[in-house]
Amino acid sequence: MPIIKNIVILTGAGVSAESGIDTFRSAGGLWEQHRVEDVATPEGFARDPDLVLRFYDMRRAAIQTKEPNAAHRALARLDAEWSGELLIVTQNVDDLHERAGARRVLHMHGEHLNAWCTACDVRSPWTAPLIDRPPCPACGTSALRPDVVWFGEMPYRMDDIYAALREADLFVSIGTSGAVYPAAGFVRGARDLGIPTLELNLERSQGSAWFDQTRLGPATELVPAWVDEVLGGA
Ligand code: BJW
Repeated sequence: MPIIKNIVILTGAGVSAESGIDTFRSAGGLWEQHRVEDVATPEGFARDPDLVLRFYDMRRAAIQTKEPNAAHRALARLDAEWSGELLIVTQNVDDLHERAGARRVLHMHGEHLNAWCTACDVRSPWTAPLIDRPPCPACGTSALRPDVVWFGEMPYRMDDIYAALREADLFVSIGTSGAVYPAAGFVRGARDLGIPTLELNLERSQGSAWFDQTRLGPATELVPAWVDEVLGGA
């Protein structure tokens, strides 16, 4: 087996599902209750900002009542104990990786607990509602929006992600449906670079065929077992 030094991990909504945070595309998920075009596009926000702000206010409040689960904790342990390079690229906008103790986390789709001022371009830590149009702490303008990446917008820190992938010896995808690009394309990028790829998911993702190996089951079982394996062999 090749020696593994550098690991890139992609996480999605499935890693937070057992903490009680809704996924997007599962039965009963967020996209069954809301039209994507209405709540997750810049055009939807321009059309009906109150609807979008309420949607994110509700979710921002909800995540603050949730706790990290065994999958988040296992990844935090890996982060703490892994001496090689490690990057947890999360599509999730919750803060459960960080609250579990992980440090090497990159939020490519933004964060619920930040607000982005479209007037002065400053991002500020934010836990309260945005519906009443509070002023930006930096410039005082009432032009804050959720600091999340909507369809048609550029995900964050793509250069850092691709740089980490180029140096990786292993790419692991956890709890994501593989429905949303560019994240869904990372597995093919890794394959093209000759990097081994592993998928951990409840069900096969749309990109499952691209992975060298797929393990099916709940994240709270699969992730701690995989982390034990990796650290045991380190
Ligand atoms: C469990 C589990 C358990 C459950 N244990 N597992 C045509 C072709 C290709 C691309 C495009 C196209 N037309 C348009 C595009 C681009 C578009 C896109 O991908 N569209 C698709 C619909 C096709 N993408 C974009 O617009 C992106 N920007 C972009 O491309 O810019 C240009 C660019 C070009 C080149 C390089 C770089 C950039 C932006 C995408 C923004 C996505 N935003 C959202 C909302 C964020 C804010 C919010 O939270 O509201 O991000 S959408 C939503 O989907 C959210 C998620 O991060 C993302 C992915 O969802 P995820 O995490 O996979 O969740 P689910 O629900 O889909 O899946 C859950 C999984 O968990 C399932 O697999 C379950 O099995 C599993 N699971 N329980 C383990 N207990």
